[in-house]
Amino acid sequence: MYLNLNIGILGHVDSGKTTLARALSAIASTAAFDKNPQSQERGITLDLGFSALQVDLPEHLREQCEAAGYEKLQYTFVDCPGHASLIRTIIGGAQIIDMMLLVIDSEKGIQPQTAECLIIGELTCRKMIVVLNKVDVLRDPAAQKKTLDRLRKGIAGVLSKMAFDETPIVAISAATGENLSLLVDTMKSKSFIPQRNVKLPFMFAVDHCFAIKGQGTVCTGTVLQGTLNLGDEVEIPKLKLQRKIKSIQMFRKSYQSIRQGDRAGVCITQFDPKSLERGIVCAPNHIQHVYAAIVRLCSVKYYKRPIKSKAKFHITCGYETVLATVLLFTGAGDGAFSTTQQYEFVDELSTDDRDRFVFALLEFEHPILAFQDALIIGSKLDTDVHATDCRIAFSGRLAHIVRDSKYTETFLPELQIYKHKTKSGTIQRAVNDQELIAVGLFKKTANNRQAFVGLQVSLSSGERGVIEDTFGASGKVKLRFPEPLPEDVLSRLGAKGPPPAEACSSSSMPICRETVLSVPIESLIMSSCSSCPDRMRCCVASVSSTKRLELESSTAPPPPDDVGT
Ligand SMILES: Nc1nc2c(ncn2[C@@H]2O[C@H](COP(=O)(O)OP(=O)(O)OP(=O)(O)O)[C@@H](O)[C@H]2O)c(=O)[nH]1
Ligand SMILES: [Mg+2]
Repeated sequence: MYLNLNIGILGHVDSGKTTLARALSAIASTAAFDKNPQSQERGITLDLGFSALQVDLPEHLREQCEAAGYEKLQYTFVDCPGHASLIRTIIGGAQIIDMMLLVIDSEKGIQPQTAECLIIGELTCRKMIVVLNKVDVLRDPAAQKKTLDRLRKGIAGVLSKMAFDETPIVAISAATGENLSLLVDTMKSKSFIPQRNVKLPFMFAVDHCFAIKGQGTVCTGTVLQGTLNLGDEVEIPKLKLQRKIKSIQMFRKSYQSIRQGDRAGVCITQFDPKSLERGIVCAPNHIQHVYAAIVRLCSVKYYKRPIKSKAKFHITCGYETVLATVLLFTGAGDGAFSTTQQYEFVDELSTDDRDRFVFALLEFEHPILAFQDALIIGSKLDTDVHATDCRIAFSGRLAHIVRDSKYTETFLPELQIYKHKTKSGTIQRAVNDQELIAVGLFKKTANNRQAFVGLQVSLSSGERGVIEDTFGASGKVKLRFPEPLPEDVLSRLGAKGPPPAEACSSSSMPICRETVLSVPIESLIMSSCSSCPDRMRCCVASVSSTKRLELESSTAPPPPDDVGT
Protein backbone atom coordinates (compact mmCIF):
# COMPACT_ATOMS: atom_id res chain seq x y z
CA MET A 1 0.00 0.00 0.00
CA TYR A 2 1.17 3.53 -0.82
CA LEU A 3 0.96 6.62 1.31
CA ASN A 4 -0.26 9.13 -1.28
CA LEU A 5 0.64 12.80 -1.00
CA ASN A 6 -0.95 15.22 -3.46
CA ILE A 7 1.60 17.78 -4.62
CA GLY A 8 0.26 20.84 -6.41
CA ILE A 9 2.56 22.40 -9.00
CA LEU A 10 1.64 26.06 -9.22
CA GLY A 11 3.24 29.18 -10.64
CA HIS A 12 3.10 31.92 -13.26
CA VAL A 13 2.35 31.01 -16.85
CA ASP A 14 5.31 29.43 -18.69
CA SER A 15 7.44 29.06 -15.56
CA GLY A 16 7.91 25.39 -16.46
CA LYS A 17 5.32 23.56 -14.32
CA THR A 18 4.33 20.96 -16.91
CA THR A 19 7.97 20.39 -17.89
CA LEU A 20 8.73 19.82 -14.20
CA ALA A 21 5.73 17.48 -13.74
CA ARG A 22 6.93 15.45 -16.72
CA ALA A 23 10.53 15.37 -15.48
CA LEU A 24 9.51 14.24 -12.00
CA SER A 25 6.87 11.67 -12.91
CA ALA A 26 7.23 8.01 -13.56
CA ILE A 27 3.54 7.47 -14.33
CA ALA A 28 1.18 9.71 -16.26
CA SER A 29 -2.59 9.59 -15.89
CA THR A 30 -5.00 9.85 -18.80
CA ALA A 31 -4.89 13.63 -18.29
CA ALA A 32 -1.30 14.72 -17.92
CA PHE A 33 1.35 16.84 -19.61
CA ASP A 34 -0.96 18.92 -21.79
CA LYS A 35 -2.18 15.91 -23.83
CA ASN A 36 -5.39 17.74 -24.59
CA PRO A 37 -5.19 18.91 -28.30
CA GLN A 38 -6.41 22.43 -27.41
CA SER A 39 -3.59 22.70 -24.88
CA GLN A 40 -1.06 21.67 -27.51
CA GLU A 41 -2.49 24.12 -30.01
CA ARG A 42 -2.35 27.07 -27.56
CA GLY A 43 0.93 26.02 -25.96
CA ILE A 44 -0.38 26.43 -22.42
CA THR A 45 -1.87 24.15 -19.81
CA LEU A 46 -5.67 24.49 -19.83
CA ASP A 47 -6.69 21.93 -17.26
CA LEU A 48 -5.37 20.04 -14.28
CA GLY A 49 -2.88 17.29 -15.20
CA PHE A 50 -2.17 14.33 -12.96
CA SER A 51 0.92 12.13 -12.81
CA ALA A 52 2.79 10.24 -10.13
CA LEU A 53 6.14 9.21 -8.72
CA GLN A 54 6.72 6.46 -6.20
CA VAL A 55 9.69 6.62 -3.86
CA ASP A 56 11.04 4.71 -0.88
CA LEU A 57 9.75 5.82 2.48
CA PRO A 58 11.86 8.63 3.91
CA GLU A 59 13.68 7.67 7.10
CA HIS A 60 11.75 10.06 9.36
CA LEU A 61 8.42 8.47 8.35
CA ARG A 62 9.49 4.83 8.04
CA GLU A 63 8.41 3.56 11.44
CA GLN A 64 5.04 5.30 11.45
CA CYS A 65 4.31 4.34 7.84
CA GLU A 66 5.21 0.70 8.29
CA ALA A 67 3.01 0.53 11.38
CA ALA A 68 0.14 1.89 9.28
CA GLY A 69 0.85 -0.64 6.50
CA TYR A 70 2.40 1.77 3.97
CA GLU A 71 5.28 0.26 1.98
CA LYS A 72 6.06 3.22 -0.24
CA LEU A 73 5.39 6.88 -0.67
CA GLN A 74 3.59 8.08 -3.77
CA TYR A 75 3.53 11.68 -4.93
CA THR A 76 0.58 12.54 -7.12
CA PHE A 77 1.43 15.73 -8.95
CA VAL A 78 -1.41 18.11 -9.72
CA ASP A 79 -0.06 20.22 -12.59
CA CYS A 80 -2.11 23.42 -12.51
CA PRO A 81 -2.48 25.92 -15.33
CA GLY A 82 -0.68 29.24 -14.89
CA HIS A 83 -2.61 31.58 -17.13
CA ALA A 84 -4.45 34.34 -15.25
CA SER A 85 -7.75 33.49 -16.92
CA LEU A 86 -7.65 29.95 -15.51
CA ILE A 87 -7.50 30.94 -11.87
CA ARG A 88 -10.74 29.06 -11.05
CA THR A 89 -9.02 25.83 -12.11
CA ILE A 90 -5.93 26.75 -10.09
CA ILE A 91 -7.96 27.43 -6.94
CA GLY A 92 -9.89 24.18 -7.50
CA GLY A 93 -6.64 22.22 -7.93
CA ALA A 94 -5.11 23.80 -4.84
CA GLN A 95 -7.98 22.55 -2.69
CA ILE A 96 -7.01 18.90 -3.09
CA ILE A 97 -3.30 19.19 -2.34
CA ASP A 98 -1.16 18.42 0.70
CA MET A 99 1.92 20.32 -0.40
CA MET A 100 2.79 22.82 -3.10
CA LEU A 101 5.71 23.27 -5.46
CA LEU A 102 5.78 26.95 -6.39
CA VAL A 103 7.64 27.22 -9.68
CA ILE A 104 9.39 30.51 -10.44
CA ASP A 105 11.22 31.32 -13.65
CA SER A 106 14.68 32.29 -12.33
CA GLU A 107 15.16 34.88 -15.04
CA LYS A 108 11.83 36.60 -14.42
CA GLY A 109 11.50 36.32 -10.65
CA ILE A 110 8.17 36.84 -8.83
CA GLN A 111 5.40 37.60 -11.35
CA PRO A 112 1.70 38.45 -10.76
CA GLN A 113 0.45 34.87 -10.75
CA THR A 114 3.39 33.78 -8.59
CA ALA A 115 1.98 36.13 -5.95
CA GLU A 116 -1.58 34.82 -6.43
CA CYS A 117 -0.34 31.21 -6.17
CA LEU A 118 1.41 32.12 -2.91
CA ILE A 119 -1.87 33.43 -1.54
CA ILE A 120 -3.80 30.38 -2.74
CA GLY A 121 -1.16 28.12 -1.19
CA GLU A 122 -1.32 29.99 2.09
CA LEU A 123 -5.08 29.53 2.18
CA THR A 124 -5.10 25.87 1.21
CA CYS A 125 -2.04 23.92 2.32
CA ARG A 126 0.75 26.03 3.92
CA LYS A 127 3.42 23.47 3.10
CA MET A 128 5.57 24.51 0.20
CA ILE A 129 8.85 24.16 -1.64
CA VAL A 130 9.88 27.03 -3.88
CA VAL A 131 11.42 25.82 -7.13
CA LEU A 132 13.63 28.29 -9.01
CA ASN A 133 13.42 26.84 -12.51
CA LYS A 134 15.33 27.39 -15.74
CA VAL A 135 18.72 27.89 -14.06
CA ASP A 136 20.26 26.55 -17.29
CA VAL A 137 19.37 29.86 -18.92
CA LEU A 138 21.63 31.71 -16.49
CA ARG A 139 24.82 30.41 -18.08
CA ASP A 140 27.48 32.58 -16.48
CA PRO A 141 28.14 31.03 -13.02
CA ALA A 142 28.80 34.39 -11.34
CA ALA A 143 25.66 35.95 -12.81
CA GLN A 144 23.68 32.82 -11.90
CA LYS A 145 24.81 33.01 -8.28
CA LYS A 146 24.01 36.71 -8.08
CA THR A 147 20.54 36.26 -9.61
CA LEU A 148 19.68 33.27 -7.44
CA ASP A 149 20.94 34.96 -4.26
CA ARG A 150 18.83 38.02 -5.00
CA LEU A 151 15.78 35.85 -5.70
CA ARG A 152 16.22 33.80 -2.53
CA LYS A 153 16.48 36.99 -0.48
CA GLY A 154 13.37 38.49 -2.08
CA ILE A 155 11.35 35.29 -1.61
CA ALA A 156 12.48 34.91 2.01
CA GLY A 157 11.31 38.50 2.61
CA VAL A 158 7.87 37.76 1.15
CA LEU A 159 7.55 34.45 3.03
CA SER A 160 8.49 36.03 6.34
CA LYS A 161 5.13 37.85 6.24
CA MET A 162 3.14 34.72 5.33
CA ALA A 163 1.90 31.68 7.21
CA PHE A 164 3.86 28.92 5.47
CA ASP A 165 5.87 26.33 7.37
CA GLU A 166 9.61 26.55 6.87
CA THR A 167 10.01 26.68 3.09
CA PRO A 168 13.06 25.28 1.28
CA ILE A 169 14.12 26.96 -1.97
CA VAL A 170 15.67 24.70 -4.62
CA ALA A 171 17.19 25.91 -7.90
CA ILE A 172 16.75 23.46 -10.79
CA SER A 173 16.37 23.08 -14.49
CA ALA A 174 13.33 21.01 -15.38
CA ALA A 175 14.55 20.92 -18.98
CA THR A 176 18.07 19.57 -18.37
CA GLY A 177 17.31 17.67 -15.15
CA GLU A 178 19.87 19.67 -13.15
CA ASN A 179 19.24 19.33 -9.40
CA LEU A 180 16.06 17.27 -9.89
CA SER A 181 17.32 14.62 -7.47
CA LEU A 182 17.98 17.38 -4.93
CA LEU A 183 14.36 18.49 -5.37
CA VAL A 184 13.07 14.92 -4.81
CA ASP A 185 15.25 14.63 -1.69
CA THR A 186 13.83 17.93 -0.44
CA MET A 187 10.29 16.69 -1.10
CA LYS A 188 11.07 13.53 0.83
CA SER A 189 12.46 15.47 3.76
CA LYS A 190 9.34 17.70 3.80
CA SER A 191 6.94 14.72 3.48
CA PHE A 192 4.57 14.01 6.33
CA ILE A 193 1.66 11.75 7.16
CA PRO A 194 -1.40 13.89 6.54
CA GLN A 195 -4.39 13.71 8.81
CA ARG A 196 -6.88 11.53 6.98
CA ASN A 197 -10.38 10.99 8.20
CA VAL A 198 -11.41 7.68 6.71
CA LYS A 199 -14.52 7.32 8.90
CA LEU A 200 -16.40 10.30 7.48
CA PRO A 201 -18.92 9.78 4.66
CA PHE A 202 -17.19 9.26 1.32
CA MET A 203 -16.55 12.30 -0.87
CA PHE A 204 -14.67 12.31 -4.16
CA ALA A 205 -13.67 15.39 -6.21
CA VAL A 206 -14.04 14.33 -9.85
CA ASP A 207 -11.85 16.12 -12.39
CA HIS A 208 -12.37 14.01 -15.51
CA CYS A 209 -15.11 11.73 -16.66
CA PHE A 210 -15.30 9.38 -19.66
CA ALA A 211 -17.19 6.28 -20.79
CA ILE A 212 -15.72 2.86 -21.45
CA LYS A 213 -17.97 0.93 -23.76
CA GLY A 214 -19.58 -2.07 -22.15
CA GLN A 215 -18.12 -1.30 -18.74
CA GLY A 216 -19.49 1.96 -17.40
CA THR A 217 -18.42 5.52 -16.78
CA VAL A 218 -15.01 6.25 -15.31
CA CYS A 219 -14.55 9.21 -12.99
CA THR A 220 -11.02 10.17 -12.07
CA GLY A 221 -10.42 12.27 -9.02
CA THR A 222 -9.17 12.68 -5.47
CA VAL A 223 -10.81 11.28 -2.34
CA LEU A 224 -11.62 14.28 -0.14
CA GLN A 225 -12.79 12.25 2.83
CA GLY A 226 -13.90 8.77 3.88
CA THR A 227 -13.40 5.40 2.22
CA LEU A 228 -14.86 3.71 -0.87
CA ASN A 229 -15.11 -0.04 -1.43
CA LEU A 230 -15.87 -2.06 -4.51
CA GLY A 231 -19.64 -2.56 -4.84
CA ASP A 232 -20.51 0.53 -2.75
CA GLU A 233 -23.50 2.61 -3.72
CA VAL A 234 -22.58 6.24 -4.48
CA GLU A 235 -24.50 9.34 -5.43
CA ILE A 236 -23.80 11.89 -8.14
CA PRO A 237 -25.63 14.77 -6.45
CA LYS A 238 -25.48 17.11 -9.44
CA LEU A 239 -27.47 14.58 -11.45
CA LYS A 240 -29.46 13.23 -8.50
CA LEU A 241 -28.38 9.70 -9.51
CA GLN A 242 -27.32 6.75 -7.42
CA ARG A 243 -24.95 4.21 -8.96
CA LYS A 244 -22.73 1.24 -8.01
CA ILE A 245 -18.93 1.10 -7.99
CA LYS A 246 -17.80 -1.56 -10.48
CA SER A 247 -14.02 -1.18 -10.27
CA ILE A 248 -11.35 0.99 -8.72
CA GLN A 249 -7.89 1.80 -10.11
CA MET A 250 -4.99 3.89 -8.95
CA PHE A 251 -2.52 4.67 -11.73
CA ARG A 252 -3.63 1.58 -13.68
CA LYS A 253 -3.51 -0.92 -10.80
CA SER A 254 -6.78 -2.37 -9.48
CA TYR A 255 -7.73 -1.95 -5.83
CA GLN A 256 -10.57 -3.12 -3.56
CA SER A 257 -10.86 0.19 -1.76
CA ILE A 258 -9.56 3.75 -1.66
CA ARG A 259 -9.41 6.30 1.16
CA GLN A 260 -9.00 10.01 1.79
CA GLY A 261 -6.06 11.51 -0.08
CA ASP A 262 -5.95 8.80 -2.77
CA ARG A 263 -5.96 9.70 -6.44
CA ALA A 264 -8.05 7.13 -8.31
CA GLY A 265 -10.25 6.26 -11.23
CA VAL A 266 -13.56 4.65 -10.30
CA CYS A 267 -15.78 2.87 -12.79
CA ILE A 268 -19.44 3.51 -12.06
CA THR A 269 -22.48 1.90 -13.67
CA GLN A 270 -23.36 3.77 -16.84
CA PHE A 271 -24.33 7.44 -16.90
CA ASP A 272 -23.61 10.15 -19.44
CA PRO A 273 -20.05 11.38 -18.74
CA LYS A 274 -20.77 14.71 -20.47
CA SER A 275 -23.36 15.51 -17.81
CA LEU A 276 -20.76 15.58 -15.03
CA GLU A 277 -17.22 16.26 -16.30
CA ARG A 278 -16.18 17.88 -13.01
CA GLY A 279 -17.87 17.71 -9.64
CA ILE A 280 -18.59 15.53 -6.65
CA VAL A 281 -19.39 11.84 -6.22
CA CYS A 282 -20.25 10.96 -2.63
CA ALA A 283 -22.00 8.65 -0.19
CA PRO A 284 -25.78 8.72 -0.84
CA ASN A 285 -27.55 11.80 0.58
CA HIS A 286 -24.34 13.27 1.96
CA ILE A 287 -24.22 16.47 -0.06
CA GLN A 288 -27.03 18.70 -1.14
CA HIS A 289 -27.39 21.98 -2.89
CA VAL A 290 -26.64 25.02 -0.80
CA TYR A 291 -28.46 28.26 -1.57
CA ALA A 292 -26.80 30.50 0.98
CA ALA A 293 -24.17 30.16 3.66
CA ILE A 294 -22.51 31.95 6.53
CA VAL A 295 -18.75 32.05 6.47
CA ARG A 296 -16.28 33.45 8.97
CA LEU A 297 -14.20 35.71 6.82
CA CYS A 298 -10.41 35.93 6.64
CA SER A 299 -9.50 38.79 4.36
CA VAL A 300 -6.42 38.64 2.15
CA LYS A 301 -4.16 41.54 3.04
CA TYR A 302 -2.83 41.84 -0.51
CA TYR A 303 -6.32 42.47 -1.89
CA LYS A 304 -6.47 46.23 -2.25
CA ARG A 305 -10.06 46.86 -3.34
CA PRO A 306 -12.94 47.33 -0.91
CA ILE A 307 -14.86 44.35 0.43
CA LYS A 308 -18.36 45.72 0.85
CA SER A 309 -21.76 44.46 1.84
CA LYS A 310 -24.04 43.91 -1.16
CA ALA A 311 -21.05 43.46 -3.49
CA LYS A 312 -20.73 40.36 -5.64
CA PHE A 313 -17.72 38.06 -5.43
CA HIS A 314 -16.75 34.83 -7.16
CA ILE A 315 -16.91 32.07 -4.61
CA THR A 316 -14.92 28.93 -5.33
CA CYS A 317 -15.78 25.81 -3.38
CA GLY A 318 -14.00 22.71 -4.61
CA TYR A 319 -14.10 22.73 -8.40
CA GLU A 320 -17.16 24.98 -8.50
CA THR A 321 -17.12 28.78 -8.84
CA VAL A 322 -20.28 30.82 -8.54
CA LEU A 323 -21.14 34.49 -8.04
CA ALA A 324 -22.52 35.40 -4.63
CA THR A 325 -23.76 38.55 -2.96
CA VAL A 326 -22.02 39.27 0.30
CA LEU A 327 -23.48 40.78 3.48
CA LEU A 328 -21.00 41.43 6.27
CA PHE A 329 -21.65 41.44 10.00
CA THR A 330 -19.71 41.16 13.21
CA GLY A 331 -20.33 40.29 16.81
CA ALA A 332 -18.77 39.43 20.12
CA GLY A 333 -18.28 35.85 21.19
CA ASP A 334 -15.93 33.02 20.40
CA GLY A 335 -16.19 33.26 16.64
CA ALA A 336 -18.81 30.53 16.27
CA PHE A 337 -21.91 31.58 14.36
CA SER A 338 -25.30 31.20 15.97
CA THR A 339 -28.77 32.31 14.93
CA THR A 340 -29.49 33.09 18.58
CA GLN A 341 -26.77 35.75 18.72
CA GLN A 342 -27.10 39.39 17.76
CA TYR A 343 -24.71 40.87 15.22
CA GLU A 344 -23.85 44.28 13.95
CA PHE A 345 -24.04 45.09 10.27
CA VAL A 346 -20.72 45.96 8.58
CA ASP A 347 -20.90 48.11 5.49
CA GLU A 348 -17.28 47.74 4.45
CA LEU A 349 -14.42 45.70 5.83
CA SER A 350 -11.70 47.89 7.32
CA THR A 351 -8.20 47.02 8.45
CA ASP A 352 -9.47 47.06 12.08
CA ASP A 353 -11.70 44.14 11.17
CA ARG A 354 -8.69 41.83 11.03
CA ASP A 355 -8.80 41.82 14.84
CA ARG A 356 -12.45 40.84 15.23
CA PHE A 357 -14.71 38.14 13.89
CA VAL A 358 -16.44 39.15 10.71
CA PHE A 359 -19.00 36.89 9.13
CA ALA A 360 -20.41 37.04 5.65
CA LEU A 361 -23.78 35.88 4.48
CA LEU A 362 -23.23 34.52 0.98
CA GLU A 363 -26.25 34.32 -1.27
CA PHE A 364 -25.30 32.23 -4.29
CA GLU A 365 -26.58 33.11 -7.75
CA HIS A 366 -26.93 29.39 -8.36
CA PRO A 367 -27.02 26.77 -5.63
CA ILE A 368 -23.70 24.99 -5.15
CA LEU A 369 -22.81 21.56 -3.86
CA ALA A 370 -21.10 22.16 -0.55
CA PHE A 371 -20.90 20.87 2.97
CA GLN A 372 -20.44 22.24 6.47
CA ASP A 373 -16.87 23.47 7.10
CA ALA A 374 -15.94 23.40 3.41
CA LEU A 375 -13.25 25.92 2.45
CA ILE A 376 -14.35 28.72 0.16
CA ILE A 377 -12.22 31.32 -1.57
CA GLY A 378 -13.74 34.67 -2.56
CA SER A 379 -12.25 36.58 -5.47
CA LYS A 380 -12.98 39.24 -8.06
CA LEU A 381 -12.32 37.51 -11.34
CA ASP A 382 -14.06 39.99 -13.60
CA THR A 383 -11.06 42.33 -13.52
CA ASP A 384 -8.66 42.62 -16.44
CA VAL A 385 -6.47 39.49 -16.56
CA HIS A 386 -3.50 41.72 -17.41
CA ALA A 387 -3.97 43.76 -14.24
CA THR A 388 -1.24 43.01 -11.74
CA ASP A 389 -3.17 43.49 -8.51
CA CYS A 390 -4.31 40.59 -6.37
CA ARG A 391 -7.76 39.22 -7.25
CA ILE A 392 -8.17 36.96 -4.24
CA ALA A 393 -10.13 38.80 -1.59
CA PHE A 394 -10.95 36.44 1.27
CA SER A 395 -11.34 32.88 2.41
CA GLY A 396 -13.27 31.07 5.07
CA ARG A 397 -14.98 27.87 6.10
CA LEU A 398 -18.71 27.43 5.79
CA ALA A 399 -19.94 27.92 9.35
CA HIS A 400 -23.60 27.48 8.46
CA ILE A 401 -25.14 26.19 5.26
CA VAL A 402 -28.68 26.84 4.06
CA ARG A 403 -30.22 24.12 1.96
CA ASP A 404 -33.71 25.54 1.78
CA SER A 405 -34.46 27.17 -1.56
CA LYS A 406 -37.04 29.34 0.25
CA TYR A 407 -34.40 30.58 2.68
CA THR A 408 -35.41 34.20 2.15
CA GLU A 409 -38.62 33.38 3.99
CA THR A 410 -37.28 30.80 6.43
CA PHE A 411 -33.66 31.61 7.25
CA LEU A 412 -33.10 35.31 6.63
CA PRO A 413 -35.78 36.46 9.07
CA GLU A 414 -33.98 34.46 11.78
CA LEU A 415 -30.74 36.37 11.35
CA GLN A 416 -30.33 39.03 14.00
CA ILE A 417 -28.23 41.66 12.30
CA TYR A 418 -28.55 45.24 13.42
CA LYS A 419 -27.31 48.47 12.05
CA HIS A 420 -25.89 51.32 14.12
CA LYS A 421 -27.35 54.68 13.35
CA THR A 422 -27.01 57.97 15.12
CA LYS A 423 -29.66 60.57 15.52
CA SER A 424 -28.77 63.98 16.72
CA GLY A 425 -30.88 66.74 18.10
CA THR A 426 -30.52 69.73 20.36
CA ILE A 427 -31.28 70.46 23.98
CA GLN A 428 -34.14 72.88 24.30
CA ARG A 429 -33.93 73.39 28.04
CA ALA A 430 -33.18 71.82 31.38
CA VAL A 431 -36.12 70.86 33.58
CA ASN A 432 -33.79 70.28 36.52
CA ASP A 433 -30.20 69.06 36.94
CA GLN A 434 -31.11 65.51 35.81
CA GLU A 435 -33.81 66.12 33.26
CA LEU A 436 -33.50 67.81 29.88
CA ILE A 437 -35.92 68.39 27.05
CA ALA A 438 -34.55 67.62 23.57
CA VAL A 439 -35.88 68.66 20.21
CA GLY A 440 -34.96 67.74 16.67
CA LEU A 441 -34.39 64.04 17.32
CA PHE A 442 -37.74 63.27 15.75
CA LYS A 443 -39.81 64.99 13.17
CA LYS A 444 -42.64 67.09 14.53
CA THR A 445 -45.07 64.63 13.06
CA ALA A 446 -43.25 61.48 14.23
CA ASN A 447 -45.64 59.13 15.92
CA ASN A 448 -43.10 56.40 16.77
CA ARG A 449 -41.25 58.25 19.57
CA GLN A 450 -42.51 55.79 22.18
CA ALA A 451 -40.42 53.01 20.57
CA PHE A 452 -37.26 54.95 21.45
CA VAL A 453 -38.03 55.34 25.13
CA GLY A 454 -35.35 53.71 27.30
CA LEU A 455 -32.57 54.05 24.72
CA GLN A 456 -29.26 55.69 25.50
CA VAL A 457 -28.30 59.23 24.59
CA SER A 458 -25.14 61.16 25.16
CA LEU A 459 -24.40 64.85 25.24
CA SER A 460 -21.53 66.41 23.34
CA SER A 461 -20.04 67.15 26.75
CA GLY A 462 -19.93 63.39 27.41
CA GLU A 463 -22.75 62.74 29.92
CA ARG A 464 -24.86 59.70 29.22
CA GLY A 465 -28.54 59.32 29.91
CA VAL A 466 -31.68 57.74 28.50
CA ILE A 467 -34.79 58.89 26.70
CA GLU A 468 -37.24 58.81 29.57
CA ASP A 469 -40.43 59.72 27.82
CA THR A 470 -41.99 61.60 24.96
CA PHE A 471 -42.70 65.22 25.75
CA GLY A 472 -45.66 67.09 24.41
CA ALA A 473 -46.13 67.39 20.68
CA SER A 474 -43.56 68.65 18.11
CA GLY A 475 -41.37 65.52 18.35
CA LYS A 476 -39.83 66.43 21.70
CA VAL A 477 -38.54 63.92 24.28
CA LYS A 478 -37.52 64.11 27.91
CA LEU A 479 -34.01 62.87 28.77
CA ARG A 480 -32.98 61.62 32.19
CA PHE A 481 -29.42 61.45 33.52
CA PRO A 482 -28.47 59.14 36.40
CA GLU A 483 -26.22 61.77 38.01
CA PRO A 484 -26.86 65.53 38.35
CA LEU A 485 -25.33 67.31 35.36
CA PRO A 486 -22.25 69.46 36.08
CA GLU A 487 -22.80 73.14 36.80
CA ASP A 488 -21.03 74.37 33.69
CA VAL A 489 -23.23 72.18 31.44
CA LEU A 490 -26.36 73.40 33.18
CA SER A 491 -25.32 77.02 32.94
CA ARG A 492 -24.69 76.60 29.21
CA LEU A 493 -28.13 75.05 28.93
CA GLY A 494 -29.65 78.04 30.65
CA ALA A 495 -30.83 76.06 33.69
CA LYS A 496 -34.58 75.71 34.23
CA GLY A 497 -37.13 77.22 32.00
CA PRO A 498 -36.91 78.49 28.46
CA PRO A 499 -33.60 80.04 27.38
CA PRO A 500 -33.18 83.78 27.26
CA ALA A 501 -34.61 85.23 24.09
CA GLU A 502 -31.28 86.73 22.96
CA ALA A 503 -29.68 83.27 22.96
CA CYS A 504 -32.14 81.81 20.51
CA SER A 505 -31.32 81.31 16.91
CA SER A 506 -33.58 82.36 14.14
CA SER A 507 -35.25 78.94 14.26
CA SER A 508 -38.90 79.00 15.11
CA MET A 509 -38.20 76.58 17.95
CA PRO A 510 -36.91 78.00 21.20
CA ILE A 511 -33.36 76.80 21.58
CA CYS A 512 -30.57 77.42 23.97
CA ARG A 513 -27.20 79.15 23.71
CA GLU A 514 -24.97 78.47 20.80
CA THR A 515 -22.41 76.39 22.65
CA VAL A 516 -24.95 73.65 23.11
CA LEU A 517 -26.93 74.17 19.97
CA SER A 518 -25.29 71.25 18.28
CA VAL A 519 -25.36 68.81 21.18
CA PRO A 520 -25.52 65.49 19.37
CA ILE A 521 -27.68 62.86 20.89
CA GLU A 522 -26.64 59.38 19.90
CA SER A 523 -29.26 56.81 19.96
CA LEU A 524 -28.69 53.26 19.08
CA ILE A 525 -32.09 52.20 18.15
CA MET A 526 -33.76 49.80 15.81
CA SER A 527 -37.04 50.33 14.18
CA SER A 528 -38.08 48.69 10.99
CA CYS A 529 -39.42 50.97 8.38
CA SER A 530 -41.35 49.40 5.59
CA SER A 531 -41.16 52.45 3.40
CA CYS A 532 -37.35 52.54 3.35
CA PRO A 533 -36.08 51.85 -0.18
CA ASP A 534 -32.99 50.16 1.19
CA ARG A 535 -32.86 46.42 0.59
CA MET A 536 -32.40 45.84 4.30
CA ARG A 537 -35.22 48.15 5.18
CA CYS A 538 -33.32 49.40 8.14
CA CYS A 539 -33.69 52.90 9.39
CA VAL A 540 -32.04 52.96 12.73
CA ALA A 541 -30.56 50.04 14.52
CA SER A 542 -29.15 49.03 17.82
CA VAL A 543 -27.20 46.06 19.03
CA SER A 544 -29.14 46.28 22.22
CA SER A 545 -32.50 46.52 20.57
CA THR A 546 -34.82 43.56 20.45
CA LYS A 547 -36.07 44.37 17.01
CA ARG A 548 -34.31 42.83 14.05
CA LEU A 549 -33.06 44.08 10.82
CA GLU A 550 -35.18 42.65 8.08
CA LEU A 551 -33.32 41.04 5.22
CA GLU A 552 -34.50 40.52 1.73
CA SER A 553 -32.67 38.40 -0.73
CA SER A 554 -30.87 40.16 -3.53
CA THR A 555 -30.61 37.04 -5.57
CA ALA A 556 -33.65 35.06 -6.37
CA PRO A 557 -32.45 31.45 -6.53
CA PRO A 558 -33.72 29.37 -9.39
CA PRO A 559 -36.47 26.93 -8.51
CA PRO A 560 -35.10 23.62 -7.20
CA ASP A 561 -35.89 21.78 -10.41
CA ASP A 562 -33.50 24.01 -12.35
CA VAL A 563 -30.53 22.87 -10.30
CA GLY A 564 -27.55 21.79 -12.30
CA THR A 565 -29.04 22.17 -15.71
N1 LIG B 1 15.55 26.59 -20.74
C1 LIG B 1 14.57 26.04 -20.06
N2 LIG B 1 13.33 26.05 -20.55
C2 LIG B 1 12.34 25.50 -19.83
C3 LIG B 1 12.58 24.90 -18.58
N3 LIG B 1 11.41 24.43 -18.09
C4 LIG B 1 10.47 24.74 -19.02
N4 LIG B 1 11.03 25.37 -20.06
C5 LIG B 1 10.35 25.87 -21.28
O1 LIG B 1 9.42 26.88 -20.89
C6 LIG B 1 8.27 26.81 -21.71
C7 LIG B 1 7.05 26.65 -20.86
O2 LIG B 1 7.11 25.41 -20.19
P1 LIG B 1 5.83 24.73 -19.57
O3 LIG B 1 6.33 23.56 -18.80
O4 LIG B 1 4.79 24.47 -20.58
O5 LIG B 1 5.37 25.89 -18.62
P2 LIG B 1 4.07 25.89 -17.70
O6 LIG B 1 4.44 26.61 -16.47
O7 LIG B 1 3.54 24.52 -17.55
O8 LIG B 1 3.08 26.77 -18.56
P3 LIG B 1 1.50 26.94 -18.28
O9 LIG B 1 1.01 25.67 -17.74
O10 LIG B 1 0.88 27.26 -19.57
O11 LIG B 1 1.41 28.05 -17.30
C8 LIG B 1 8.48 25.62 -22.65
O12 LIG B 1 8.97 26.10 -23.87
C9 LIG B 1 9.52 24.81 -21.95
O13 LIG B 1 10.31 24.05 -22.85
C10 LIG B 1 13.93 24.89 -18.08
O14 LIG B 1 14.25 24.39 -17.02
N5 LIG B 1 14.87 25.49 -18.88
MG1 LIG C 1 1.68 23.79 -17.85
